[in-house]
Amino acid sequence: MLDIINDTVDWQGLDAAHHLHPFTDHKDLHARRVRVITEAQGVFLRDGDGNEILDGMAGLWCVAAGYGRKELVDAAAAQMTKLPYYNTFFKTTNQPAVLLAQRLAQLAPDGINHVFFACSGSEAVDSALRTARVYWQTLGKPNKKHVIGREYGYHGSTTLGASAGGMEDMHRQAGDMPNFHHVLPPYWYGKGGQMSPEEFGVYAALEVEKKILELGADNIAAFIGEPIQGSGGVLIPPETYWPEINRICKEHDILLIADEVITGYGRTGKWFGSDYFGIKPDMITTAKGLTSGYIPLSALLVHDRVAEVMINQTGEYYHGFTYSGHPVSCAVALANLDILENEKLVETAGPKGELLRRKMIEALGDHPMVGEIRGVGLIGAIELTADRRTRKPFGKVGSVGTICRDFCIENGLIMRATRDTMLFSPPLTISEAEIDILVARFKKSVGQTYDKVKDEVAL
Ligand code: PXG
Repeated sequence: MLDIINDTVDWQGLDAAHHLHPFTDHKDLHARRVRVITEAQGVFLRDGDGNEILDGMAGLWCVAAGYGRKELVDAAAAQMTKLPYYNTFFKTTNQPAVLLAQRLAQLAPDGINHVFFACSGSEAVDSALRTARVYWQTLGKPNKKHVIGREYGYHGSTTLGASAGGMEDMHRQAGDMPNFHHVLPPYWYGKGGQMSPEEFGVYAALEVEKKILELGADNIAAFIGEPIQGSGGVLIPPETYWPEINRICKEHDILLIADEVITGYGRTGKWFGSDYFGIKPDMITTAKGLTSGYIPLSALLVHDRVAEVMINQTGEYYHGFTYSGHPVSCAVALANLDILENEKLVETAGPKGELLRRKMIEALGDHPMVGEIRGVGLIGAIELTADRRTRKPFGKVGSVGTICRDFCIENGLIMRATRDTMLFSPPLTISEAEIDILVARFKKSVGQTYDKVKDEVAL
């Protein structure tokens, strides 16, 4: 099949004829040419026109181990040969799922020793929210079913995930189940006004407590939050935020769900963002970096205090997927964790991230359109601004970010734009020389963007 169609233009025509894409305005897509990615190695992608592109986003924040890892291919092939599929329903298990559950329990923060498998981050979030409600029902508190999330939160695209997330466009298109609430995100740069980051961290956490008091703690199942809000713009909370959230959830007897679909498995320089920020979650949702995106898999990590209620008191848990604990996915995850450990990719993500930020600051720290350069480990963001002194956004929010993102691609770099914030999250395998390429291509793109929009920027 791949040999029959040679011409990239033909692939594009076929794609337009039959393929519906996620998060896409199809009319707009069909008016231009879809990018066909054909192969990848290390941190570089190749497209159908032969361009080499540095993947500053690790796919969609997931390809932690980089592209072209034969170990993962071999693990999949060996497991497919031995046992390609069997389910984990009906009092049955498989060896890779058992080994992976044990390994994740070892890696997870203290007290988290139980794992439920699914295929995507959205399914992990769905499973966490259902588990939270089942937990409270089991304890005789069926009214505890409301969920508090944050504006700009992203928790996936199932109906529950979209409802828990704080993306208004998704709510508008049927992602708005009842009993979900959204509060101020701990986004100091955009929402902190005159407060110091530390003051604002406490202020944003107290917004959660305010919402709890308004709804009544007896009605609330859980608070859900990404340790760092990824799609929402790599919003890194001030260090005062999470300790206060720990206190609030504990005091009001509300489950704390850390959505670590992006921050899990080393992105922050720790195994989990919860380790980085000292979060005390009852459940952690993970996916992406677990298999470096080579095969779909997600894992919901469950604290003993929740698991023991489910195990000893709930009776049958009416939830699960055909592919829960898929043996091939779990085998790939085990091989991927080996890579992360053997190559010290978690430990080195911190210093590499420091280096990347230092180089970014050297290159762009004084640029009139750059308001803030932030990051933790190998996840970060650059705020483009109309006035760096006042942190003022551009008039038409998102237009400058889109221009910059398009220049990045022209210059051989994938970055993601949220509003006018440019995001990066490269493979954890990125080398110093590749960091230099990333920064140089980004600097050039910011320069070209500035040339186009400088009338809007205060000097
Ligand atoms: N939670 C978080 C924190 C995520 O980032 C999900 C849940 C859902 O995972 P699945 O596997 O169901 O997609 C995510 C996914 C982007 C982008 O452009 C981000 C995600 C997915 C697609 C695009 O930032 N994050």
